[in-house]
Amino acid sequence: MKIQWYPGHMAKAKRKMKEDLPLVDAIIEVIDSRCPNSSRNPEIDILAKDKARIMLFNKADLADPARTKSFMESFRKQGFYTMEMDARSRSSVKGVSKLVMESCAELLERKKQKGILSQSIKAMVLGIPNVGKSTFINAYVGKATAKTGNKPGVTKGAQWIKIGKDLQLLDTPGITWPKFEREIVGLNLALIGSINDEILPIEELIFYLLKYLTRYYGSALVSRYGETLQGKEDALEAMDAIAVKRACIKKGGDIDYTKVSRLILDDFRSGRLGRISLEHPMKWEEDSQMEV
Ligand SMILES: Nc1nc2c(ncn2[C@@H]2O[C@H](COP(=O)(O)OP(=O)(O)OP(=O)(O)O)[C@@H](O)[C@H]2O)c(=O)[nH]1
Ligand SMILES: [Mg+2]
Repeated sequence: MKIQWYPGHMAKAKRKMKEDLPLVDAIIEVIDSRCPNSSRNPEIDILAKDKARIMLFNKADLADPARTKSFMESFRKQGFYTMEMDARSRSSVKGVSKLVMESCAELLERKKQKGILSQSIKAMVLGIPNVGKSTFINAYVGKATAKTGNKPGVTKGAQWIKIGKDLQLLDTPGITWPKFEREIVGLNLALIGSINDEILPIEELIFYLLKYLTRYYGSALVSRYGETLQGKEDALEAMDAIAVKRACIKKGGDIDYTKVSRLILDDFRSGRLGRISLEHPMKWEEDSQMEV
């Protein structure tokens, strides 16, 4: 199942991003902690080669904490300044200033040697749609400056926002990229709500999610949907059992797969299934070969 979403307004946003890049010292990449690999735009690495790089692991409240730690460590080793957060909480985002200053320390030192005394930093906030960029900026500024919403594509244009006297942030519209190199990337982005829900084959998507959950998070299924899920290794059997349990049955007695799929997707996205990550730090290669 191939999922792809790269509407015209994103191509336009990318052009704007390229234009704005020379203006900034640092890139703050907001990613979704539930799937750090899938929620990183691979094009950013090429475009932002010589910038300080900060990676904010957002929605950490919904992700598997041990996996988040492990992912952060591995990105740190690659030169990123990382931090986990729940962008809805002010206290959670307050460490960002320190991180930005650390990441730009060398740059500020170079400026100082050239006689430039200003310590002012400009950073671009980037990320895929619905990952929480605007929510983060609002919590950081301490007021609702940027528009937010629980669907992809809320921010339409780039906007500069001043934080204190030394930092300016550029909020940008979420962008995906023209081709997801692995099928699993499209699936994960669809599951976390970064792709327009209207184009999704929801039953197939949830079939994949159940395949993944029965492999890694069987106990989450049992605690949410009851003992009948115990030991279920087959995704379709699990789906049927959940449908029966939650009365997702059509008039003639057939299972209502659309209804049960919506219910499971809602439970996953809202965290009612527990803290679940869609990627395993050590098994990314293996999982991304999973047949869907
Ligand atoms: N649970 C949880 N929800 C979050 C977090 N951060 C943001 N959200 C929610 O995610 C949704 C999307 O947030 P936005 O800030 O609009 O996302 P965005 O990245 O600006 O999206 P676009 O402008 O569409 O690219 C909103 O419903 C937020 O409340 C978080 O850390 N945890
Ligand atoms: Mg936004």
